[in-house]
Amino acid sequence: MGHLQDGYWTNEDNLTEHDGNGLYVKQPSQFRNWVTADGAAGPTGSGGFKAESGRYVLYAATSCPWAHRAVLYRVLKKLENNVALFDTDQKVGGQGWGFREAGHRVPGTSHTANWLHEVYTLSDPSCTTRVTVPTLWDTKTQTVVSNESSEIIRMFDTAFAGIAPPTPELYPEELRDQIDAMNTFVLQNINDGVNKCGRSKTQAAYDEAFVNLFDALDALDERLGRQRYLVGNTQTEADWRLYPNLIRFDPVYFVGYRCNLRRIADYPNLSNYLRELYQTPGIADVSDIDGMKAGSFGKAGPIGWDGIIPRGPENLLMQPHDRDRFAVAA
Ligand SMILES: N[C@@H](CCC(=O)N[C@@H](CS)C(=O)NCC(=O)O)C(=O)O
Repeated sequence: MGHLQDGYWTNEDNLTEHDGNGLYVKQPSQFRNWVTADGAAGPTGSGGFKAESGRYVLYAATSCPWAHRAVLYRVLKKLENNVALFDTDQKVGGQGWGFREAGHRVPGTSHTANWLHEVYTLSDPSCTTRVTVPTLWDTKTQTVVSNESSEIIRMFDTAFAGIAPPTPELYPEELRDQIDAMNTFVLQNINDGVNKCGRSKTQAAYDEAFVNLFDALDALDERLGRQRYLVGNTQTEADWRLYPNLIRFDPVYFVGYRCNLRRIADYPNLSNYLRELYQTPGIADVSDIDGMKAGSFGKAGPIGWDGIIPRGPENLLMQPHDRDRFAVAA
């Protein structure tokens, strides 16, 4: 994909994306402010972003696992009536992420935009950055609050507590060390691991990523044979940071990203665990597998070789799961 250079869109993809060994390296996000309950500054960025119903807009894309995290949290944290959601797509010959409806009226402004990068330059007219989903937009200050999924989900977890209906906290104080350790493991080997398999430029880099990916999946399958969730018997952020990759694994990564040692369906515990998460109320509705495949294998997608979309696999995600054999922690 292209990027913004001094406020102008270029389709040149010349921001560094690979290390010296050809390994795909994810770029740091540029917008790092936080929505907080009282508008105080978060761990990064500046303050001024108080949680208010109707103030913030989430831009996402069905194909993107990072954006999926934020979309999942919007459901899990019951924020549908508080944070608006707009999906974007890539188009052949387009300029990165584009709005589904031509002339999208950017909420809070009188501007219309066809491309997400236009929202970024409304916020910072001279920015040099990748334009990524998820992006959280503030209608009040007309700025991008954040384009970092790991931070957007933390904001969604707590900032709207007084506004949205009550829901369990997914990053509770007492489990933070364990969640952080699990997140690091999953990020390196799975969240980034699938991209390292799919996008690295050398055989050696791919081989290493492939071994790490399946070693990690083997370890998680074994772990989930002993406990219900990644961190004990409590559902946490760690589970929802893994889910977007598990749900895409068999339909997209196995075929398109050369992640083909085993399918998730071949793992007894991971496959049941995936079914449990998928069957959580509201989650199947925001897990559009056909949309994920279309956005990935379609001609404008990252693996859109010829635009032909694989038909399989059979969707068995609504079949019963066996996770009730573990009690959920009170
Ligand atoms: N740091 C971001 C990464 C998100 C990301 O890489 N999104 C991809 C889509 S899956 C994207 O928008 N890529 C566009 C680009 O890199 O130019 C996050 O975790 O929120």
